[in-house]
Amino acid sequence: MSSHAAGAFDRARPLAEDLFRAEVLAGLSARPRSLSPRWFYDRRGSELFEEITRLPEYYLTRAEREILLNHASKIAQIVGPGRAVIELGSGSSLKTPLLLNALAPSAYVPIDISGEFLRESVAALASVFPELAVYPIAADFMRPFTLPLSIKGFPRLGYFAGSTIGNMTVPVAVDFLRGIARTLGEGSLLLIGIDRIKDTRRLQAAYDDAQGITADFNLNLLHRINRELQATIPVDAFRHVARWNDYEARMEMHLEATREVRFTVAGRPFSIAQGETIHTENSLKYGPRDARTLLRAGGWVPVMEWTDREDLFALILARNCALTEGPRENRQ
Ligand code: AVI
Repeated sequence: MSSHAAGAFDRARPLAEDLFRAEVLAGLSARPRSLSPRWFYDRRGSELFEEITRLPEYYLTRAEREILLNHASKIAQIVGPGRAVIELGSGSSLKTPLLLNALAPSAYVPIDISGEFLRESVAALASVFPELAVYPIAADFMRPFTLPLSIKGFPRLGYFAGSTIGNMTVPVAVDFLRGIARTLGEGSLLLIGIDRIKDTRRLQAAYDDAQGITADFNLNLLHRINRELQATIPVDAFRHVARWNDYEARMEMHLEATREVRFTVAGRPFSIAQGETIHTENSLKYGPRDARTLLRAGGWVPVMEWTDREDLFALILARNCALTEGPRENRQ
């Protein structure tokens, strides 16, 4: 595998730092208080997330991997060889190689906000796929990005694994899908993993595991704020809370203050009452029809869908219709 983007890893850094500070200050000042889950993924956060994907309770990664193990050749048959695979997120060592192996792509473009993690996952893939052309992009894939010129002319397959779409509210997910449809362009395909609604106890365990890794992952956000924004948050005064919100069909993660706390972030003072929470993540879960509706609204027509044996998780292949279909009034 050859990496053609030597400087690309660090280009997004100053912008990301300013944005991080601005969003943290705004989120901690808002009521209810919230922080965006995209800030979980500094180096430590990315490592903790990798640990989460290996937990017995966190069924998502195993289920998606099972789908790829059982159906990658069928997916490859429909997708066809020679596509450039654009992965939104730097790729899980448990899943991406299975897909790349089956697809025989012309190029691989991983896009991830964490430059360091991206660099390492690209290096790990290089040993498995020495011939594959790789063009990593260190960027926030939630914002518009430009594809490398080197893949101009290649048909494209977007790969958005792990139900990361669930970390967006529905309107944000629809806008995101539309943006991706525009960026990937006419004739593109999207392979997207979407977690399904299921038994609440199973969901609860997946987001509040017995070893406390998810708690560490959630609390690391406060450590990160302390490290990077000269903050004085007493992290031990917060506890991880995971709960199912049935009305919104989503798992929520919060950080709850176990006593009244006062601290500063980038010189700005904050005071949080005992029992108050900072909302850090939503993980929306979708029924089969809702998932298809979401894709349609985002400009993608579902082509084929696969699930694991327990029907916990779905992998959906969709084709880009945003540019090829006429105005909404003319559609059936
Ligand atoms: C990345 N994302 C899909 C994970 C999820 O399941 O929502 C992040 C995560 N949060 C807690 N555990 C894992």
